[in-house]
Amino acid sequence: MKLLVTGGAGFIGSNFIRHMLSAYPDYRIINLDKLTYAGNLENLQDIDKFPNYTFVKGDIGDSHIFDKMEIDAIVNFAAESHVDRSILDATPFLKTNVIGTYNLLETARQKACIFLHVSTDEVYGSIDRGFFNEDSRLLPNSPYAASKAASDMLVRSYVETHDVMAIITRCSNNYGPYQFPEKLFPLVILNALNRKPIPVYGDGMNVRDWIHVNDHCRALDAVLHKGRAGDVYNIGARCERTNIEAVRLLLKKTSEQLGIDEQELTGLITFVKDRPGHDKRYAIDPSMIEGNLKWLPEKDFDKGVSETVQWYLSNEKWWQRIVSGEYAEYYRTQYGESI
Ligand code: NAD
Ligand code: TDX
Repeated sequence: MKLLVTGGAGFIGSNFIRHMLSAYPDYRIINLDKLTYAGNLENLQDIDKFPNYTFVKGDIGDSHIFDKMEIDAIVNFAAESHVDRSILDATPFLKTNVIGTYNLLETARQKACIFLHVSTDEVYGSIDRGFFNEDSRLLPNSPYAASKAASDMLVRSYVETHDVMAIITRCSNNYGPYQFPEKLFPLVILNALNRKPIPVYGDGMNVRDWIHVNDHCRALDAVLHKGRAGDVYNIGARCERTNIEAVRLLLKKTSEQLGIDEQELTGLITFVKDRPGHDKRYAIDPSMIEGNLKWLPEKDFDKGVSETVQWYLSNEKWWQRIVSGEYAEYYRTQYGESI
């Protein structure tokens, strides 16, 4: 199979390419990525010399960039992905997540190839009790979530109008190696290592449903090979935690691995002003992918968190380059000091 992976230099995309090259050594993968602040070729250093892997620097919004590519399937990870940045300026979210996806849909239409659109549970908005299923209404609350919901709507329209073989996945919060340190898990680990305040928004009682990135990648593999065109699949590991629970677990694991007293790190927790429009709880029902595609998550949360802390401890070179670069400026605008 000839796969075009877009946004493959980011967190989930790079883990997905690693998974696919290991599971299907005869597949050919083109990774097209604009290399925004979140794109990092060091995420793929171990595979960039593979003969069946090619990197192309480019923008999914460029309508001619795909002309000469032979493609059986597109897996679209390319996006602006951080909610807080969408609150500061939504422009790049609309350009990439909406117009960029539209351009990819036109490409899939012209090439008559499969289009797997990697979306998010955030498009459903917040739910106090119960779970969203694939037929739930889309009620996005942040500009990021709205841009993803808009892209999902476009995908749906291309299935209905142009018979594009598109599938949408909506996954819950991912954690694991190579996650950019603006997101909660790596932010907590790195601030703990650097003995910096750990910002918890509001009262810390917002709930997120956590899944290890490898389980998400296995789910996408199942959807790509066994999913039905036109379908939507929720992906989640039934692992809800309040933010403060997740932060405390991360600090427990970090202190254990550093061999220090846990209180030295829990004392860094600082409750800060809430994120505007902050969704209270994300919760999706993954029964459809579990039942129809026989996918189940494998990674135990406690073990996955330990391994993730270990990964950041062992890969200081990787994150030092990030925290000392452009990201440091963003961090200062958010939290008023350097990481
Ligand atoms: P990320 O921010 O780590 O990576 C995004 C990648 O897209 C980067 O490599 C970036 O350079 C690239 N990119 C951005 N704009 C581009 C453009 N115009 N053209 C080409 N490349 C571009 O994001 P992530 O966390 O890996 O998320 C990947 C996808 O999964 C996103 O679509 C996101 O909405 C979705 N998702 C993420 C999560 C999560 O918890 N992180 C959960 C569910 C769904
Ligand atoms: O410093 C922080 N303090 C804090 O309390 C940060 C960065 C976050 N939070 C809270 C906000 C959320 O309730 O932690 C929770 C997780 O925050 P993020 O890591 O920013 O993730 P979230 O906003 O839930 O969105 C993520 O999951 C769905 C991804 O960033 C999206 O790309 C994905 O679609």
